[in-house]
Amino acid sequence: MGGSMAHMERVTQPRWCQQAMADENQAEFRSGFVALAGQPNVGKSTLMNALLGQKISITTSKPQTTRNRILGVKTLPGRGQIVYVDTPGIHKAHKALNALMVDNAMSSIGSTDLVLFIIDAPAAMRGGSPSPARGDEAVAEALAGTGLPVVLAVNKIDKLGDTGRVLPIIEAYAGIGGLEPLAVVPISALEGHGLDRLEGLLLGHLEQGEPLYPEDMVTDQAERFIAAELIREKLTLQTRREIPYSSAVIVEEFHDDVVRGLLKMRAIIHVEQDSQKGIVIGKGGQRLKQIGSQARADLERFFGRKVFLDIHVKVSRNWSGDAKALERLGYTREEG
Ligand SMILES: Nc1nc2c(ncn2[C@@H]2O[C@H](COP(=O)(O)OP(=O)(O)OP(=O)(O)O)[C@@H](O)[C@H]2O)c(=O)[nH]1
Ligand SMILES: [Mg+2]
Repeated sequence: MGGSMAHMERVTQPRWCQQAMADENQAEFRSGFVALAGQPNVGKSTLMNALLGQKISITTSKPQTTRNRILGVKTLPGRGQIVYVDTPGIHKAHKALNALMVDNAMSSIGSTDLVLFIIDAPAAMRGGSPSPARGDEAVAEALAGTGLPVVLAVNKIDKLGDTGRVLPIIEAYAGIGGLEPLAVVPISALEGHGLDRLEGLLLGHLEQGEPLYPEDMVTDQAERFIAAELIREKLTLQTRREIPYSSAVIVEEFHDDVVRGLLKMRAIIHVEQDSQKGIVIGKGGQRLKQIGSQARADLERFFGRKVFLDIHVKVSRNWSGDAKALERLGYTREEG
């Protein structure tokens, strides 16, 4: 265990684990933090959800969806515990929000034990012949700079058509950015190909150790944060151009109405300009209504409860370029 995340809450070993460790003939229990790292849109969050078997991190077809470090705990009874750390995509940042996202991604990655570098296989075929996707070299250099062990995952192989293209892509990535991956694994996060093998391989590269989190825990994200993220996902899916990048969601009220047996939430969507407010609300409030009903369906699934959701749209001028506004909207520097 190397990084500062190791100092996060440790828990008492469950009895089965103590027994396993006491008996030398039993397989050892392994644990550690695994970063999911790569450019935006390569499928990091889709992969984390698939590995966990539960949606914890939002995913969309638009790049720069994930803005914070998202933790996902996978306990493999008797074998180990992998704590996945989903991170924002590494990219050239122009706005204050993006600079913060990339800084936070790098500091989260630096605090893990093992890095899974995820690349987009179809993007590596874009020029017709296999070559590293634009931007992957810079990411590889940054990851090599952490000094951490790296496993390379070649994702979206379902989109390649011909599986014969996988090997040339792997060859094209040999030595990229000075990286020397411990292993290379072709996968499809969306269709679930190669994930069992990947999980076993990651586990095998973690050190022997006790569970880092309770075995029934899946994430450390606050309920309000998860609710805000699910609303932001629907908003991102329902809008175009700059709107997703100019929007932030805060859940200002979240309470359990025991009398009526439902979770009551009040959320604010912050946009940067009046025109954007009009677009998000839509004609006769149609778009906001749609965002709300889609979000509510997901929220009810996630919390296993009936949800009453009230969403408002507010203009917070140029918040994504303003350090103070970022802080107010919950985008702060994350330590590892
Ligand atoms: N065909 C295919 N699509 C995939 C696969 N994995 C992810 N995707 C799609 O790729 C898009 C981006 O996925 P995300 O999981 O949001 O990507 P990300 O790397 O987390 O992106 P950021 O959060 O923006 O950094 C979504 O439309 C996913 O459905 C895959 O294995 N095959
Ligand atoms: Mg993501």
